Amino acid sequence: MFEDICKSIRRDVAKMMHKSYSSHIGGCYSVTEILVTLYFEILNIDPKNPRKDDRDILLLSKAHSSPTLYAILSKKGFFPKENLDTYYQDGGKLPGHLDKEAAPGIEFSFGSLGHGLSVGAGMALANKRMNNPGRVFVILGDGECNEGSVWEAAMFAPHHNLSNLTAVIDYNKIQSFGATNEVINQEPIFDKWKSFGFNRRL
Ligand SMILES: Cc1ncc(C[n+]2csc(CCOP(=O)(O)OP(=O)(O)O)c2C)c(N)n1
Repeated sequence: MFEDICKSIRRDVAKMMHKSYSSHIGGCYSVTEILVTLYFEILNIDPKNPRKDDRDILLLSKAHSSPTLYAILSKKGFFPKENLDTYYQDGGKLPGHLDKEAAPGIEFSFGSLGHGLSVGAGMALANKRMNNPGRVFVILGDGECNEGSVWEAAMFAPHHNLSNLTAVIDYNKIQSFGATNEVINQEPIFDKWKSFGFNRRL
């Protein structure tokens, strides 16, 4: 079941990318299991009521992997599957990077890397202050973690005891300009996050 869903999502992504001659298929494929697990097994969301107050929020900070998110959102019923055919097309409904106005289920606009965890931390803090049980999950690329703003947010979140915030790193060990640890070595990456106060290894 899980593998079948992942396979069908990857098939949709390949079709979208082929039709639009677009790039980043590696990052789209590596995030597939992460997003399928969250959307099909973990998140409290309702496609019929996409803005319900107590929903869990997923932020895809590595927004160049938007096709995977689009394919999953359409499979969950947030919008018709035909919209996938317009990905990255002039006049189409689904842009290359994420636009929160483009379709239901897209919680924030991203494209410039390094912002998702800060946005997520703000949302998690707001939920906590309003006693809203909604959790926030942020998906980051390992290359994205080269950005200083990621570490600012990583300091901020534990300081505010944001137990409702989860950072998930798509640890595929590659980024645009080469192997992640050749561009900037982040090892031991889990220990770094742990030392900032992130304490669960999924
Ligand atoms: C601030 C910023 N710098 C550069 C880019 C261009 N860019 C798009 S994807 C990418 C590689 C990101 O690598 P990683 O975060 O590891 O993502 P993945 O390998 O999972 O696709 C870069 C540098 C960008 N979108 N934003």
